[in-house]
Amino acid sequence: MPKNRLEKWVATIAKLTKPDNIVWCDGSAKEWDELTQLLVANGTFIKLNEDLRPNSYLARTHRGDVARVEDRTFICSEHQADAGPTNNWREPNKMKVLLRGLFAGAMRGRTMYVVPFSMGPIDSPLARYGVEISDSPYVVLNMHLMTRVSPLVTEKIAAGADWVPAIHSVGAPLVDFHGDRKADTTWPCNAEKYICHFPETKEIWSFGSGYGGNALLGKKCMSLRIGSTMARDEGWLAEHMLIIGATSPEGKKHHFAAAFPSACGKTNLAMLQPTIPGWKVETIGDDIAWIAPGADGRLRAINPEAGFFGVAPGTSMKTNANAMETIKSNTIFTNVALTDDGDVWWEGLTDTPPDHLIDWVGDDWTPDNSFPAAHPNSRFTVSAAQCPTISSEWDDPQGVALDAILFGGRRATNVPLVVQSRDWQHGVFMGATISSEQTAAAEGPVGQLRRDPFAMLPFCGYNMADYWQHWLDVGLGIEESKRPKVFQVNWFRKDSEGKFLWPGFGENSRVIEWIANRIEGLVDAVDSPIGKLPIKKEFNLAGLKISEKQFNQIFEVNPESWAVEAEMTHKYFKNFDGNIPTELHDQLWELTNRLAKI
Ligand code: OXD
Ligand code: MN
Repeated sequence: MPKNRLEKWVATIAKLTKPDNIVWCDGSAKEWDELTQLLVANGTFIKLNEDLRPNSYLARTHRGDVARVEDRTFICSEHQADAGPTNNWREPNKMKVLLRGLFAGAMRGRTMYVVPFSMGPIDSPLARYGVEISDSPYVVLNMHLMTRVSPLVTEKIAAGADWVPAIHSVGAPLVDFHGDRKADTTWPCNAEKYICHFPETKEIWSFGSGYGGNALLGKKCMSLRIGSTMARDEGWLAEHMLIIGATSPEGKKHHFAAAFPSACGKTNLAMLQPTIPGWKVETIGDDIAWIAPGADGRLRAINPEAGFFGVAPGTSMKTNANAMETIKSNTIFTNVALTDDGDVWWEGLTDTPPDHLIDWVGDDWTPDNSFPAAHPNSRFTVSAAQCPTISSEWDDPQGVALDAILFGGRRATNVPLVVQSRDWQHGVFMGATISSEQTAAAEGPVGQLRRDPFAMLPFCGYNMADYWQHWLDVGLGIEESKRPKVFQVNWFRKDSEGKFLWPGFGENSRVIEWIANRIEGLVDAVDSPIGKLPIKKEFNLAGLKISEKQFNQIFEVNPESWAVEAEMTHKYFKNFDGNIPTELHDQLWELTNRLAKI
């Protein structure tokens, strides 16, 4: 029988990488059991106490493989201009030559796993398929939780469905070119890392890292970087956004998508437990949304993922009880601390740390240690189906119709708790100009303010200015009454003493309520130069101790500091070589004028 494209590709990669054997994965429970046993036997996994945390494991990475490596992430489009000024561009042919060199023999002594997966419910018109080849069983198990791994995908591909080829190697062969075999380590990886995307051929090649977004190629690489280029070409949006459904006490349900930079509380908002009576929030996704105009003329969103790869530190019964419930079992923990009774711990889990732990590098740890027991970017991987607030709509093939889109960031100053855009163009301007204090999710200086447009800075697979134009086009292509309303939010504003002004977490339901009321036309708003702000008496503060002064501070729009912000945006736009959509220049001009009038 003639081989299909998938089989030929697998054979070609095997010829290049020279694994000992090839395993076609099916995502089954049997495969899970076999691979978890393998990883326990080779020391990559520590099995957690079955009574405390059933079917759950802890992995500790190499110290140099703990986060996404943005400076080693490349967009290899044919033309440099298509990657734009925010991406690292490499010429595709040169990069392929380099990668072939790196991948040559890279899997010697290892097993090559072939993982067919779907991003999105397999039969959804919005789903896209991929096949990841990886020499890491840790990656295969994470893919089980994060995507839909299934032989049905192979069948779809055999029947002609399009798919994204994604090749991954930890870059640590066990047999050298002389045939000498060496012992494996518990976290094989390579000091040299390459995370490469080829938008024209929709290929992903990832070398050297076994961690998260660098290695679970369905996530950032396919669903966002390659996804955004597919979305551009096909007229939809691939976004770094959570999706929730929020139901009011009157039973009215709205769907929101919200973009926040990495580690800014997306998982917490996705699993929000409202503090205001009668409200219910249901989870649809916590990281990625694929959004497309539906037959009903509205923007409809699916969560292409099947699980959560959440940041552990800071997650607790107080901050996110639903996440704590979700990770009670069947969870992979990476780089958290181990307790003496075989369970997990991280900073923020309890008010006081246990007297003794094994930290994320495997050393004894006591509370007088000056460094954290869990890595700040330590994670849990768990199936979305385990979340107590998961919505019945979360795997609806048609997705949910979006009523509002929120943009957020971590801003100690300037940005109010919530502000509504004047219209779609202004909303796109808000998204395009988001900046946020950097977190530990990526390598780099934590706390530094960086522009993170649409929270897509590390994830947009093409020229960011073209991406903004695409957002304008997709939204303006929707009838105005059916377009989602756009809001900017900021839970992180601080007072002059550095204390958070807003309690956050469950109290953010008050912001959700205000947004829902705006959508329904139930509350008025006051115009400000940066958009529409709540009126105090129409913003639900019942039961909260927020003084008039505090409320004003939370919503203050300071024209001088906003003028500085506008000037920074002007400079920022200059990076895009005259490519900025006219509408966004107009928005900046109008903002500057409104500020000048105060
Ligand atoms: C993530 C990230 O892991 O954004 O979701 O870094
Ligand atoms: Mn993310």
